[in-house]
Amino acid sequence: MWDTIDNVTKELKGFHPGTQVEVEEFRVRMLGRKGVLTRLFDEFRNVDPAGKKELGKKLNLLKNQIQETLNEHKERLSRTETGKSRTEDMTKPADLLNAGSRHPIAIVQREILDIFRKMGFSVEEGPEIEDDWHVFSALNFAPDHPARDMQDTFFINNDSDNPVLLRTHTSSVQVRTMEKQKPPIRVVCPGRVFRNEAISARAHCIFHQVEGLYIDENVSFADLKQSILIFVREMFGSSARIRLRPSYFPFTEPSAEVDMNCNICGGAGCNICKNTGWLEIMGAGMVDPNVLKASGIDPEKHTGFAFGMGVERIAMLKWQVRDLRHYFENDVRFLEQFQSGLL
Ligand code: 2NM
Repeated sequence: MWDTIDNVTKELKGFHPGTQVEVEEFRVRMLGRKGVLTRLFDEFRNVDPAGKKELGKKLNLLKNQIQETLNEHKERLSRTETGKSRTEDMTKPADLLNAGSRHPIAIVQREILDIFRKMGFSVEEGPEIEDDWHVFSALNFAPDHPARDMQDTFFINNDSDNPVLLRTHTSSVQVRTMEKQKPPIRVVCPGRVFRNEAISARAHCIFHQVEGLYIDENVSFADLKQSILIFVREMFGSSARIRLRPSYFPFTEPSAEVDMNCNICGGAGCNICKNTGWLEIMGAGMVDPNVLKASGIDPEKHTGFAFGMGVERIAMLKWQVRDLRHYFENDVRFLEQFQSGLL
């Protein structure tokens, strides 16, 4: 019997199974009903009393050692086998890579552009670093207009008579389009704009705009109103309504602020719409003849409408984001709530 015990002890030391099947085979051979240990315990009953106590101890110890070894290998293999079987089973679907998510501003900007593309507009982009002509003068801003002040605009070089500055709106891109293209013109211009403002929940010194411009013969205020209504219904749902309030911009005449009925309280009044039932979503108007003239378009022959909206504001209304600063902080807990980057 001692010989058998020695052999089993040696075999146990050299036991290094590569699969769970080998572990199970070993268990059956050692501890199974017809296994080596079972046979040893059977023989143990007929051993003479002299060495019985010592042999009993040894047998119990061996049984425990076998059980422990089996448990260790079982645990080790269960840890590595998932990785192993992945290379073995080539038909298994791959784990999805985490591709992150698209930024909410990018999502909304793309939605806005897609809607206008469907309406026949094309997308134009232009420089963020601009000159006074394309940002102010060509857009009919008076020489002493407050927007030209250092308080409102980031200047890069204010020495010449055509200062270099960061654009405060993307209308500059539309001026460039009018300078190089003949009507009919139908463009939307997305991009970052820069204003020298204190940062708060409602304002930031960098934000995104989409501005639109349509110039042809006989473009009317009715065309403006209908185009904006179609946009708003595509963006916020077919039951959306708009209203126009008279306003003033240097580059349009007449000018209007566009409101949409509050999609949060449905008009009942809430703190988002400040109990008015209406939310301001963009500015718009008929392009001022001075602007057409400055860009080389004959205002006797052509008319046009233009509009501009803040992408952050549209995104706030779409998802009820309360603080604009979320868009710039890049906290993944905020960003992850939006559409996946794979979509
Ligand atoms: C707005 C509101 C109203 C606008 C005007 C022009 C241009 F270049 F045609 F003159 N582009 N965008 C415009 C008009 C922008 O933003 C609130």
